[in-house]
Amino acid sequence: MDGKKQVVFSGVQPTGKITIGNYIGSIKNWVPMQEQYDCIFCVVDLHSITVSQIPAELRKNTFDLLSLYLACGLDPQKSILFVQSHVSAHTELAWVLNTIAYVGEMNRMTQFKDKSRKHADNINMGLMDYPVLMASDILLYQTDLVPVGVDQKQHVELARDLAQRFNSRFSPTFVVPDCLTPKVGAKIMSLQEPNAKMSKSDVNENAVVTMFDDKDAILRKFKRAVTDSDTEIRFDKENKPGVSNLLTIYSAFSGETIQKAEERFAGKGYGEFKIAVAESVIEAISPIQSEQKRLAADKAYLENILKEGSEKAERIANRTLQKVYKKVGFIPKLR
Ligand code: ATP
Ligand code: LTN
Repeated sequence: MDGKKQVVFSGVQPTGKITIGNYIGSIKNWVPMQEQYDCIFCVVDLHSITVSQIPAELRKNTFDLLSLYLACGLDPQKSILFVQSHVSAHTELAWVLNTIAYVGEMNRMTQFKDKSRKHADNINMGLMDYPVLMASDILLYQTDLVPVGVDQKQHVELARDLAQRFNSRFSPTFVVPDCLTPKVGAKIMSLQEPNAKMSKSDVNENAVVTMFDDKDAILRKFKRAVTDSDTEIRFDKENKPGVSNLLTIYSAFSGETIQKAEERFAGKGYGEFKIAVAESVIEAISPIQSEQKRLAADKAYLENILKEGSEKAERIANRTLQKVYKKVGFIPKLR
């Protein structure tokens, strides 16, 4: 990698099945970035245990997500791909950042409030500290750009605040990162409640289309998608959230603009429209699914990618961590 390119860092949690929302909002946009930037993509397993996980499932989900990254077009020759828990600097920097993050600002984080409501029996410190660990992920690599869905914007802003706070309290240490959200598809909505985000932890199966669903399931879920009592296929988020969400999904998978799609479906019925949306999704993700399956069966290959990825990541991360330790006044460890 040549050091002059801007650095991109992002990650997805290996919790449950990755949705088409995750794909459109994040992974899909990372693929072309590999040509222009120094990219680092992580499977953020440390983040995932802030909600209770079944260990065997977490292990499987981690390999499944890595193989999905590869099947979508992330290339270990071009980008650094690794698992967060393999690079201990992430938790070590998070500890230091904890001491400059205020309880008040953590308490205001929307995702913390949402997840506290959803998991009222397990409001653990990790759930509250989640955004500080995410700031650590980003800042360790001197990241310029963080491509994520719109729900993560507040967390990237915290990373910016912590970077600026540390830089001014000590001396310039961290690059202050920018958040990058896609123009179309930054927030794909639930197929059943089009005013709520499509989320992989949704208990209603029909609300979510995953990257692992078969053709029949995809067709069935789109056929049942909530629309409205009107008949017009038109993009209007406020008054027609269901139809607008379907147009967005169609546009993301077919590559056609929303305006073009509106023209294509003008005068057509909702039934026909929903089938066309489902077919655009099936056509785009079928090849990804078969490649993902093939790769997931090759554990040795995946493990090798992770080994090389974590070695490269560690070198960069430890450089930043050592700088930080020095600035806060820790004495150097003699080797
Ligand atoms: P969970 O339901 O477990 O909280 P999630 O579906 O929100 O999970 P994350 O792992 O938190 O998924 O998010 C991974 C990436 O996908 C992030 O960049 C996030 O912004 C993006 N993302 C998540 N849901 C959507 C969505 N509905 N539309 C667009 N982007 C999304
Ligand atoms: N919190 C993110 C996942 C995540 C992330 C990151 C994204 C963890 N660390 C660093 C970008 C950069 C989420 O999508 N829920």
